[in-house]
Amino acid sequence: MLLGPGPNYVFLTVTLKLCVVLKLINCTMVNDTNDKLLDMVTVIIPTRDEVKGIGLVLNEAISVGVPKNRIFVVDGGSKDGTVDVAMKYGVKVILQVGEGKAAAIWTALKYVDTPYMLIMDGDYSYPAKYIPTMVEEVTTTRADEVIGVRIPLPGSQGFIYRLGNKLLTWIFNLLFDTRLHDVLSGMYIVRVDSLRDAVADVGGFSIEAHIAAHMISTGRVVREIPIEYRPRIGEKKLGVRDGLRIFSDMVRLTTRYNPMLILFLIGAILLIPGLALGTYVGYWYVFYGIKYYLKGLVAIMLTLIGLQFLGMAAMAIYIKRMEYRLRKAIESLHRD
Ligand SMILES: Nc1nc2c(ncn2[C@@H]2O[C@H](COP(=O)(O)OP(=O)(O)OP(=O)(O)O)[C@@H](O)[C@H]2O)c(=O)[nH]1
Ligand SMILES: [Mg+2]
Repeated sequence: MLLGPGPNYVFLTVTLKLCVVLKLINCTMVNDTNDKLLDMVTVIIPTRDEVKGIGLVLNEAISVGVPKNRIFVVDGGSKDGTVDVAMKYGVKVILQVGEGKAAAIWTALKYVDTPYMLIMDGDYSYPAKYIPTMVEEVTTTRADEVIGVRIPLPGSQGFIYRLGNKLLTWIFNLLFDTRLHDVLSGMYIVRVDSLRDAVADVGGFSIEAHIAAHMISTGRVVREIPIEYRPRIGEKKLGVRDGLRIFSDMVRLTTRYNPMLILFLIGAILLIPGLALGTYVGYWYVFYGIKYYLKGLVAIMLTLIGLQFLGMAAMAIYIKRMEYRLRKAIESLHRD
């Protein structure tokens, strides 16, 4: 016997259809929001000989919804066909001006016309699924930079590499008085306006540290979110020597962005032995009448030069504060 649709059946069908419609609306809304977020960002992928990874990276980035015309592969003279592969994907390919990964980022900055740019490696170590998450984080918190703190998946970071990263982040925190967790992460998003006034001539080996140093020392807001870090595809390029180069870069960045620390340290290094030697010379003269001319002269020189450096450190703090206030005033004028 064939049964016709009873009231329960009708109710169930209507409810089901309603659910499907609501789900579709919800999906469309989510997609719309995603599209709006992704409209604000250009994805920059610096490459040098990444023929094995670049295709996978581009596939992923396109599949999360980044339009092809807003994915820039910035190449540093690859000889393995990376550029040809990138061109097949229909993304924008730019040949960098100058050498090194840093030069690639400064070159890209000239072409970006979105409010944000997100940088990620071309070796498939950073999952593109975090692109929308990072755009959302930077826009909702109104930060100037969001760094993806790497949670290493098995096989992605050897012991020395992980230790080196931790050590360099620790040194950076010490030099810039910050509490960052992974300053050398290769996946981060920045507000383009906040980056345009950075000076491109320092920090050639560590563009990540350079950008973070610039943001922090100019009073900008840097935030972090955790991201997975996969084993890279293709040949590993960084070694212990690069770690040392990054360290010397950080010191150079400190002289540019946080000079008071260096001036203060030099001042203290000269002043402390100067005062100690002065006390020694004074003690022998006052209690025993013995005159140490040369030691006395050295003590005076060390003390005077040390005091001068401390004075310069105080001046540097004053100038930095003035720069900070002026920048804030100019930014508020731009907003009004
Ligand atoms: N445009 C450009 N890209 C570069 C240059 N050097 C490295 N890259 C790219 O920058 C990204 C990160 O560089 P890597 O050498 O992989 O550095 P890393 O990811 O910290 O270290 P490993 O993955 O361990 O080698 C990769 O996509 C590289 O291909 C360069 O001189 N110019
Ligand atoms: Mg890498």
